[in-house]
Amino acid sequence: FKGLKRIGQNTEMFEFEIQRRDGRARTATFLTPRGEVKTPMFMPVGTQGSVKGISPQELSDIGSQMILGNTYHLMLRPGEALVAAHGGLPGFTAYPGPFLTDSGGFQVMSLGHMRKITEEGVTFKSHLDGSLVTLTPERSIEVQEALGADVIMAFDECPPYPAERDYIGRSLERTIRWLERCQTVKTRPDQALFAIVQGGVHQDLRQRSLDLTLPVGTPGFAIGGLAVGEPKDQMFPAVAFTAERLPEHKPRYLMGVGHPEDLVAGIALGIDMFDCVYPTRTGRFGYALTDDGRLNMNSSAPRRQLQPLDADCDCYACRHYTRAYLAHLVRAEEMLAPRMLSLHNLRYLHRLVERARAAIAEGTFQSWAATWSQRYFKAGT
Ligand code: PRF
Ligand code: ZN
Repeated sequence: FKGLKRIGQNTEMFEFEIQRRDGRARTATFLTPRGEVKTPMFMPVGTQGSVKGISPQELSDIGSQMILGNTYHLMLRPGEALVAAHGGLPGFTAYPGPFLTDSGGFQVMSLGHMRKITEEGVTFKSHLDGSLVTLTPERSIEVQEALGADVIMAFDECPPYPAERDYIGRSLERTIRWLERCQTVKTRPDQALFAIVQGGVHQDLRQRSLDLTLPVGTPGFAIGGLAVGEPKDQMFPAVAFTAERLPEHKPRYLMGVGHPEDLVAGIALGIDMFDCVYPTRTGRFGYALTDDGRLNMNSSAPRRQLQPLDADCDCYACRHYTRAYLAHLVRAEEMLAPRMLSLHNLRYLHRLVERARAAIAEGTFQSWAATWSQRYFKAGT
């Protein structure tokens, strides 16, 4: 990997090389121990060690690169020791490529009951059996080391929206102290720990979080605490403010964002990585993503349409099936329906970032994005 920039201490197995820039948008190659990833990229979510309904072979076929797994779910069931006994997530799931695991902080907030947050960590009741579980920075890293992803996330707190400004301020200070504890106990040189910048939609709090987080010098940085219900006209200024203050030569990850228009807007602001359950979840609910907006396959129109979901898509569903057939499967509640709609929606987002990368490489990102948005919002929901 000669000639590439090192992106952190004790992380020789990771490189991030920017290829092209177009405005604030950039394309890069992110090298991880389990393979090279082209950015900007979208990560399918495999919460339970499976991207719902989609096999590893299918993920490879549609151009998935890195898969997201969850500390919270896997530590509660089946337990990280069993995953480790398979050689970590790649052995357990039979997906041989790069993985990223989230730290559990965010999932405790959205799924755990009776949470109690202290300096030590978070104690909560398991959503599975009600048992009392404590997650600390040390425990999160221990679990993430056992799960064995290439990229692991710092244990943070993502305050809900809305939250008191004072609370967000105190919370982000604690998140920094947790980051330092994560960094201290981390042992594996083949895993990159990413820090998470918090601060809600408040510029001064984002600045404070940046001031404390950047010196830690992790090999990548995430923007957390957004896409939690705040209006988009508050989210994007916070993304822009944070992204332009992150190091140029390290990957930037906008957590939990995955609507097509948000990927395009995020890429324009210099974001490299995204994840979201949106494509698979909306697929299970019977919706298909297309360049003309989101198509409701539960509605009556598609039942008579003999064209594919998306004429430009090369996924298995679009190469083999009509909208009419897929709408029939949705109505009949056949399990192929959520599978095919999830597969198509993931391919749609992978194709979207592929097109964005091509436009950045050509120096035409802005006009490509404008043309794409115009069409996407003309017809869709
Ligand atoms: N922190 C972590 N995971 C997350 C978030 C966060 O703030 C978000 C925010 N949208 C999604 N996933 N650890
Ligand atoms: Zn398709």
